[in-house]
Amino acid sequence: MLIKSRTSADLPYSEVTPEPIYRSRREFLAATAVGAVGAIAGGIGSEACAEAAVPQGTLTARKTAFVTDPAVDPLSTWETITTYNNYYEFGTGKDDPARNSGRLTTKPWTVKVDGLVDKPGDYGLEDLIDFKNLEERVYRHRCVEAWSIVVPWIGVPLLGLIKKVQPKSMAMFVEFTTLERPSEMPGLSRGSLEWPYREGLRMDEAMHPLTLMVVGVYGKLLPNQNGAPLRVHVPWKYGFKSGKSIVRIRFTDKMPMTSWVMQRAEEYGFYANVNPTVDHPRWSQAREVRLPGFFKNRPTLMFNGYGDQVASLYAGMDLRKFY
Ligand SMILES: Nc1nc2c(c(=O)[nH]1)N[C@H]1C(S)=C(S)[C@@H](COP(=O)(O)O)O[C@H]1N2
Ligand SMILES: [Mo]
Repeated sequence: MLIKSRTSADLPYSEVTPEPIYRSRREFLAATAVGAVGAIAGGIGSEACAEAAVPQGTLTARKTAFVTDPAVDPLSTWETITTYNNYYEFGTGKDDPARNSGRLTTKPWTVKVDGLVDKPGDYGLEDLIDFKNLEERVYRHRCVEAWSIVVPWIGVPLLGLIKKVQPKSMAMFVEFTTLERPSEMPGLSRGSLEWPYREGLRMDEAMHPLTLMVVGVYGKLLPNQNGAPLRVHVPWKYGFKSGKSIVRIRFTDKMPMTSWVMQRAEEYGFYANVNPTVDHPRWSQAREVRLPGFFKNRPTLMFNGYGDQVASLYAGMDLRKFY
């Protein structure tokens, strides 16, 4: 079973988190409290990533029924989630984001909401996200490069945000634009993608209850390398659909261009649904490696295992054509 039917609203962290991680997290919090931040960060990664690896706040979130079966999909560790990243604005190496994102400042943070919407504006992060009503959801997260992790995200459904800003009925798509700040993002000068990073969803995908606006992970504010202070996660799509450090949300009646489609349209499509039967032109999508690991020995699931919830969104569509 992919999503547990029982509500885990009252589970303590120790029940959803593997014990060693739980312990190190407690030690981590205790040490942070006495000011030994540098020492603990040293244990997580290198000295250089100390700032990036230690977000400043803990978050209170309601546990929900969105929990993967720990026997099948145990949580990835904090270390895996925060040291093996794609965030090309900080470099294309997997460890670049953790090493190079320490300078990124995320306070204050404003998100422009515009396009076909009744309540456009420049929203402060706290006006857009109700930090008193956060959920924790454990989602599988599958990169197009065929690695996957399991992440205890903290956030709110995008649906709630959409209801707040009230898109017009002509809005068919939502476009996310993410931060482009050369002074704090050394990877921008390398031209590895079209900046600013842009992604988009069809309106029904955006409004699907699984689509999450993420502000934290493992009970903490998002580390910079994971997309602080606000990223989206769409668990049935390849990781690149989940834009990090979002600064603009635009509603439109036309399918938005995305940075990956602009880069190589024949390899990366707008939909990018996880699909083991449609290979990337240069490699198979049938299997994946669960990090940390080396072998692609895990079968990839249609829609990343969320098919029961999302397959109906694509009824009648040829998913070879709309990849
Ligand atoms: N702004 C921005 N968002 C981004 C990316 C990026 O390079 N820049 N990479 C994407 C890709 S390819 C993946 S797999 C996920 C990785 O998320 P994670 O590092 O939190 O696991 O972020 C996505 N969001
Ligand atoms: Mo990715």
